[in-house]
Amino acid sequence: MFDAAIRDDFPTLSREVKPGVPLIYLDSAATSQKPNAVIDAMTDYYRRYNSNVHRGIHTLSEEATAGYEGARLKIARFINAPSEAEVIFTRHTTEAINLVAWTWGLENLGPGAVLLSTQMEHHANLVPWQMLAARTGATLRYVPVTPDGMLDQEAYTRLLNEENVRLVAFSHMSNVLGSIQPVKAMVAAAHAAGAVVLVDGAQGVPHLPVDVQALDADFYAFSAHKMLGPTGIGVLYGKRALLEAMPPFMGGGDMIKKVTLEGTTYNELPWKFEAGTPAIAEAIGLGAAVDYLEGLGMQAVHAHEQAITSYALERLAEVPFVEIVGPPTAEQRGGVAAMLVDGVHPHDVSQLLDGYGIAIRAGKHCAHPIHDVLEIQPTARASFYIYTVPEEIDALVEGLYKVKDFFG
Ligand code: 7TS
Repeated sequence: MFDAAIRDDFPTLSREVKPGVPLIYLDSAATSQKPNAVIDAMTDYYRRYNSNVHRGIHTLSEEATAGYEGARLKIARFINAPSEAEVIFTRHTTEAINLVAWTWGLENLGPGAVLLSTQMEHHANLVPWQMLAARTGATLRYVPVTPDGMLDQEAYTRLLNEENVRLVAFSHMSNVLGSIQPVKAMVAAAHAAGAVVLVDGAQGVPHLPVDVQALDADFYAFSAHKMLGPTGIGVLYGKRALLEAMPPFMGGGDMIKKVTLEGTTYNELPWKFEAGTPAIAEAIGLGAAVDYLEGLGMQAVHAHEQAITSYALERLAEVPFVEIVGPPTAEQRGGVAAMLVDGVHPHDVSQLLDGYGIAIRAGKHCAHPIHDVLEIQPTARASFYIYTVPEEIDALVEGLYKVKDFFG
């Protein structure tokens, strides 16, 4: 595990939720806290070189452009993309997935084509496909989930063999069950069946070493705000040949090469997909987040999470009125523990824990269907990151006993 001194880098972690009640932040799957390095990089841009990118031939604009494009290069290296031209800035994972749906999807799908998503997806990797299926006449099918919260690989193989699958979309790690999918094998199987693959990496990149070339995913989407970076920026990685063939997503400034009243030719990758003034400070902040994570090493990040998740699973298993959904061991999962607290609604759990300074998330976590499929109630979800320490898990367990006492 990381030394607890890492927490000194995160200003929010030393605050009190109310006088005398220190914050215990167990909601990093929703959004992570930000280190000083990220906050400073963003304020430095606003204080020193705030300017638009790609436009002005003046010092500030050149510095802003270098910051923005430098961040793209850092991200490309971080995920081992062959080229930074394949790294497109979006607003978040949601927009990255919608970009693929409304460009690649509209061009390549129609009646008779099958889109394959899964029962465990976040709505961001589900609703766009429902909308796209309705628009194109394609059929949407779902890979089922096993009772312990993994994707059913036999059913996946069967669906790939039996259906005219053109696109497979699944998440690297579930934000409810915490289960980590065998991405590489699933991508290879989809390719063998002639399908294109999009991986929702919103819970992947923050927690695991990700090498998009090794995984061989065609598209890989993630959000900065879950990996120590700011809100308002996300990334779509896509293979060059696919991106080249796709029409633009939005039209406007920066995405063009030449515009006349008769028509427009489009900019090169990646700018073809980045219409309008981008999130400049946010890109710079994300670049600083990548530096920070690389400083720790993603293997070490993953090891820390496995250790803290093992500890949490162990401690929570001792609590007789709490059940954890998802795979039983930490090896198959990331730092998420969604809890069913016997006889207490998760909103009440969350509200009472907040009184002890403990921040968790309650509900269905923007993944309603998996709750219906597994026939489970909404959950109280604790989630962990690089700054989570065992004492916080102990406080959670203690808090849960107080919650149970309160509700008799
Ligand atoms: N995919 C997964 C697997 C996610 O966990 C999330 C956000 C998203 C997509 C969407 O990310 P966004 O940045 O585009 O909003 N998950 C959560 C969560 O678990 N609690 O709050 C947000």
